[in-house]
Amino acid sequence: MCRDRKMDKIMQLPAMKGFIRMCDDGWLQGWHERNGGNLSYRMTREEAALCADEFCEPGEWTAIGLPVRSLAGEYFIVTGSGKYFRNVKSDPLHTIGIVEINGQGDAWRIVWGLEEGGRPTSELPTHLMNHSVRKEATGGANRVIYHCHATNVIALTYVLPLTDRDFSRALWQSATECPVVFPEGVGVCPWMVPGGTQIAEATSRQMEKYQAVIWAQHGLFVSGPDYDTAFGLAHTIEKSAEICRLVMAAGQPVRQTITDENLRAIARDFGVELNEEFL
Ligand code: 2HA
Ligand code: ZN
Repeated sequence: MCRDRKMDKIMQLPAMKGFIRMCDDGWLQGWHERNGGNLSYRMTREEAALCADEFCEPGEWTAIGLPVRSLAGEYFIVTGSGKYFRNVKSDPLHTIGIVEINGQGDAWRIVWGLEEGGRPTSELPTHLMNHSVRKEATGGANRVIYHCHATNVIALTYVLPLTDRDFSRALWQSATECPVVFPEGVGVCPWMVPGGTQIAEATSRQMEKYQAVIWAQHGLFVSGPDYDTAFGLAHTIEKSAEICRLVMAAGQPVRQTITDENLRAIARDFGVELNEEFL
């Protein structure tokens, strides 16, 4: 606990302000009923150093369950387990926190926030494994991992075949911006129990190829270098899923769509490489 201490630097940090804003944006979209969803941000060395004198007496080290050696010594801003996105803006001290990863990359401890016994998100193993994979896949550029209960994405997992190909094509064909925003497609994970190591491993295998992974009957996981890009990716996927679902429910046969030739033309003009496996 360090409530009487100064925390101007932490609260004024653009990365912290952006984190809180993103939680609120997700809440306003309707993707975070109750304690649904979670967000984590890998701080830069400069950000962690700037905040260090406002960190609190650290908590106990807790095993991650899955080693993430490439994240040894990193600091993350994270949402709390059982906390509501709805409350982050009005009460960041109890709903979010900063955790440090130890030198072996196999344990975390709280250094700020999550006051009065809070713990990091139940999906911490998935977040950390995804951070580790995306950090490597992007040469260190990736900093944000975000999980939300995007309504239309979840609905589609009841009616589309649960393959990367089927979801990637359905999303690409439902909004013209999609092939530009995620030209590699999206990954799909079958239904699994949330919060464990099995779902963390399955998701992070998909994250080697994709920026976004859909969890059947549960939600969406996205990654990005910053909040705008990660939130924008989730927003684009959910919007496209909404259009797809509206079309399916329109009670009319589909007369025209975005063809594979159209997709190739978009890729050519926008200079992106479409995942040819899905064409
Ligand atoms: O935080 O969304 O997947 C609750 C969840 C778990
Ligand atoms: Zn969830």
